[in-house]
Amino acid sequence: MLLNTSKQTDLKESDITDQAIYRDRRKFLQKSASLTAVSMAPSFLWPTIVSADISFENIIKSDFSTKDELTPIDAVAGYNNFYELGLDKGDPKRNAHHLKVKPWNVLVSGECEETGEYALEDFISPAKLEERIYRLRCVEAWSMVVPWVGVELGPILKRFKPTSKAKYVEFKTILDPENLPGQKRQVLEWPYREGLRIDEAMHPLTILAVGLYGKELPNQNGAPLRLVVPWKYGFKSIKSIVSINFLEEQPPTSWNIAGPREYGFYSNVNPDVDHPRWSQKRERRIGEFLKRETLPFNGYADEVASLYSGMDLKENF
Ligand SMILES: Nc1nc2c(c(=O)[nH]1)N[C@H]1C(S)=C(S)[C@@H](COP(=O)(O)O)O[C@H]1N2
Ligand SMILES: [Mo]
Repeated sequence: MLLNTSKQTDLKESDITDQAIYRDRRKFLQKSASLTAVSMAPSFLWPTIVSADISFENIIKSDFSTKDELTPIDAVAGYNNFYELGLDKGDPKRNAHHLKVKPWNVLVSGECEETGEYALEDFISPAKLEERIYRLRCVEAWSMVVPWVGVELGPILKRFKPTSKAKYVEFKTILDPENLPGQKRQVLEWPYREGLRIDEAMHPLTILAVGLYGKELPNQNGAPLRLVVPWKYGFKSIKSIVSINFLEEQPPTSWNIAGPREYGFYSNVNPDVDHPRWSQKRERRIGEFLKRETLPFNGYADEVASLYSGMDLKENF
């Protein structure tokens, strides 16, 4: 435990431990991954479709929204994890312009009838945009409250008619090492990939966000399309999604590949399962002084605990 010994300082003990945690998480990666440059694969060429602006008017309120106090937008859009745009918390905002989000297509593949590549606006419509105010709990033991604008993932997935073999959904982030500074080094398995069991993906709490605070997503928050699964650690909420793949088998995921003992496939927020190198019992809500207790399933147990009935959540962490 690091101690804050200076008298007059804004730094809190909790800040220091948090920083120690995320430096540690990164050091771990640097040890386990070679720092060779990735091969310069030709970058994917987006078809030149001019995307229509998504209307953020008439956003529907939701009963799923928390009444917790919102984290100010400066923190939501200024303190980020988006390793494609750099490893420090301020890097994603600073490097946000390297991510080109218009036009944007989403490739739908695997165990479904309607495979194909869809322009973002076709992919989203006709779903109605909702505001979902959710807690976001990072595995590094800090948390925020974010007013997302998005759509429920389930109804969108159903439009592609998943087959009976579709047991999992795999998501991938854009791969563009020429432009994304973080992808020039093999710190994680690029493209960043994540996955959910199909029932988790279909759960009404699971959304695809296209905005926050009533506006289009800032690039650093995963524009133009990012997953939000509020009962799981933040790294499951994959940013800047370009592909969705229905699978029969559980897909490999970037953080799980990097540290299988540290980052499980499920990664449900669980105060009773410590990260091997730090406790998950408490968290620092950005902007607050005292740490808070971390809640099972990040406070969404009433909604989602039944998804895991009969499962050993220490084994399936
Ligand atoms: N593609 C991609 N998605 C990602 C990440 C990332 O590095 N790359 N970081 C994850 C982590 S660790 C967290 S905590 C959240 C942070 O989301 P925010 O910056 O919008 O708060 O994004 C997740 N999604
Ligand atoms: Mo995270």
